[in-house]
Amino acid sequence: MNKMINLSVVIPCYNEEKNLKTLISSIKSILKKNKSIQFVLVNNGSTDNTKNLLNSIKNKNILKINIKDNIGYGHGIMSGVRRSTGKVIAWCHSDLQVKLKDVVSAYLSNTEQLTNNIVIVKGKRINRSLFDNFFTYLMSLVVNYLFHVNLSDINAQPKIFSKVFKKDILKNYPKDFSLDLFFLLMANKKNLNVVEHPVILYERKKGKAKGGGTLLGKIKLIVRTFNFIYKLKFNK
Ligand SMILES: Nc1nc2c(ncn2[C@@H]2O[C@H](COP(=O)(O)OP(=O)(O)OP(=O)(O)O)[C@@H](O)[C@H]2O)c(=O)[nH]1
Ligand SMILES: [Mg+2]
Repeated sequence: MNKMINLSVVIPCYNEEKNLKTLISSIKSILKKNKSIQFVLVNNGSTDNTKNLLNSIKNKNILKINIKDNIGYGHGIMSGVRRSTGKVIAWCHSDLQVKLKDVVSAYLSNTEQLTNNIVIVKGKRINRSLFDNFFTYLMSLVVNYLFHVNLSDINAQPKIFSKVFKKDILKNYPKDFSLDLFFLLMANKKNLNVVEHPVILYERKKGKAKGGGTLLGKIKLIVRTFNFIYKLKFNK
C-alpha cells in the first residue's frame, strides 16, 4: 500500500453486484490521475456476488475488506474507516447516485482545512424533488430543535473529515443508518465547521434501492432516526 495517502475513500457495498463494474472503472480512472488516493471497498455482508467481484480486484491503492454477516450500514462504513490510512477520510455510497469525481472535487476544494481538522465536508444534494427536499427539511427541523444544532441534508453523501476526527467517531458510533447523523452531531460537538459541497444526485440505475428513496424507506428512516435520538437523549 502506498504510504503517502492523502485521501481514503470508504465505499460500503451491500448487494451491489450490478453497480460494481462501473464503480471500479470510475475508481481506476481516478487512480490513473492521482496516486495519493486510496479506495477502501467494504463488502458489508452481501448475499450476492459482491464479495467475489471485490476479491478479483488487484490494485495497491484499493484496500478490500470483507464482512461476513451484515450487521448494518454504520458498521460497514466504520470498519472501512478504521482501516483507512489517509490524512483525510471520506465515505460515499456504492450505488453510483453520487459520482466519485464529485467526492474528489469536494476534497480538493477544501484540502487544507480538512487536513488540519478545521472543517468537515458534506454533500448537499441538488436537483432533488420538492417532496424529497421537504421530507429532508422536516427531519432536520426536528433534529435541530432537539439537539440545538443547525444541520441540513443529514444523509447526503459524501462525508469527509480528517484522521484526527476519525478517532473521535470511532468511539460509540451507531452500527445502523444513524451513522450520518451521529457524524454531524460529533462534528458540532468538536466545534468543526461544516462545509456543504453541492452534488448532483443521480437516479439509482441498477440494483435494489434499500434506503430513503421510497416512501417505505422514508418511514423506516424516520423510525430508525427517532430510535437513535431517543437512545442518545434519554439512555445515556
Ligand atoms: N441498506 C443498506 N445499505 C448498505 C449497507 N451497507 C452498505 N450499504 C450501501 O449504502 C448505500 C445505501 O444506499 P441506498 O440503499 O440506495 O439508499 P438511499 O440512497 O438512502 O436511497 P434510495 O437509493 O433512493 O433508495 C448503498 O450503496 C449500499 O450498498 C447496509 O448494511 N444496508
Ligand atoms: Mg441510494
